[in-house]
Amino acid sequence: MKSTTDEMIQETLAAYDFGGQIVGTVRYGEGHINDTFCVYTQQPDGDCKRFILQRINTDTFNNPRQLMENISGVTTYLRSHIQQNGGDTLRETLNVLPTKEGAAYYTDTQTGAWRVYLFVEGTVCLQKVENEADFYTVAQTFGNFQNMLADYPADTLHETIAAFHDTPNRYENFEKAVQADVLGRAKGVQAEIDFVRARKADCRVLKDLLQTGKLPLRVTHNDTKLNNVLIDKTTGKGICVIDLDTVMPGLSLHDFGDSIRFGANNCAEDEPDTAKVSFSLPLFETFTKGFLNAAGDALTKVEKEYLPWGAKLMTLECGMRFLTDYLEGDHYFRIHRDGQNVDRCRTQFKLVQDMETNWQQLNDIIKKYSC
Ligand code: ADP
Ligand code: GN1
Ligand code: MG
Repeated sequence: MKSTTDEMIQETLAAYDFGGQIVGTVRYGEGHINDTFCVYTQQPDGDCKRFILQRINTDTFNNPRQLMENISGVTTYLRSHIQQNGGDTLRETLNVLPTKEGAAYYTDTQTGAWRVYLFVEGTVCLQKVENEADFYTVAQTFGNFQNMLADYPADTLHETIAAFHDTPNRYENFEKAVQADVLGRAKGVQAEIDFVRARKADCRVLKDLLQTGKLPLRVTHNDTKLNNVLIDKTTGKGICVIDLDTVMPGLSLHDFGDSIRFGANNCAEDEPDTAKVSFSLPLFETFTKGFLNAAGDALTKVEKEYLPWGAKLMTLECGMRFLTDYLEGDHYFRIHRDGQNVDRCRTQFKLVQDMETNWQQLNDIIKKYSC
């Protein structure tokens, strides 16, 4: 018997004109939130053309219309930038394929929300940093992305997830999950709970600077993992920033920090053996160099000064979110095995600890590339 997902995929595919015959659809990628598929088609000239089909996670993004308005607005804006610079608009930004009725997404008969993007061919999507050159490229790509969107009318953007990188709010949610302890899991992660509690005051540092006007609000990506940049297979250059669901007003430090937390180490995010996890100062330096090279002129003195805080707080926040999700029953981040969210949280806390140990060096590196 066909699964509901298969049936909804078939229904959704029928809502689109792919310009050729559909040959097959397979699950694709390693995201934690949306369901991603690759659609293979054969075009009239015999060529194979691929598309990305995604079911938007409407538990996470509960207003797909607003979400797709953001994405259509941002990608249209990026396309005009790319065109002015003589770039390739079909590869250097996401392109939404409209439905046969001209809509940016399709709602299936079970209220699932689906969208289709042109597949950006000839690229790789890394799950882990393989060499410094790749990380440098990713840094430049996110730095450029922020630069390109510097003049985007931020007030037209919807907040797709409320308080997304509001770290003190994430802390409150974590405490609520510990208090409720619905599955009796807290006793098994007491050391991790204590780790977060010892850093409660840290959670406020960037929010306080924003609220007192010392840090500016910018249009940011907010999910700057390495695997959200497609890198050209031949040239090794960062080609396209993807996963635009969380493009919203935010802090530049969050974009810097989220890349660091995911990329400046040599382990997978869910490595079960924390003894293998260590923060890499050379990779931190590489990313800093690339990011400041691309976005540096646009950043204020205070933003640059607090980049190490961006790295530490994004890593702490993400670890706290994994821990909260574990305590609440793993309903937010997709897991493939028991305890995966605990492993994810432990890697993040080991990285936070390493950053704290190397705090002076982190600040020295930032200073070196800030002038
Ligand atoms: P999630 O929000 O679940 O992380 P993403 O939008 O990042 O979903 O997509 C998941 C994966 O699908 C990416 O890591 C990448 O491998 C692939 N992908 C997404 N969009 C495209 C695209 N337009 N062209 C090629 N690959 C893509
Ligand atoms: C999620 O969607 P994906 O896998 O790129 C999450 C990020 C986390 C990340 C941790 C919308 O990113 O905030 O940092 O997992 N995205 C959302 O790997 O919550
Ligand atoms: Mg992604």
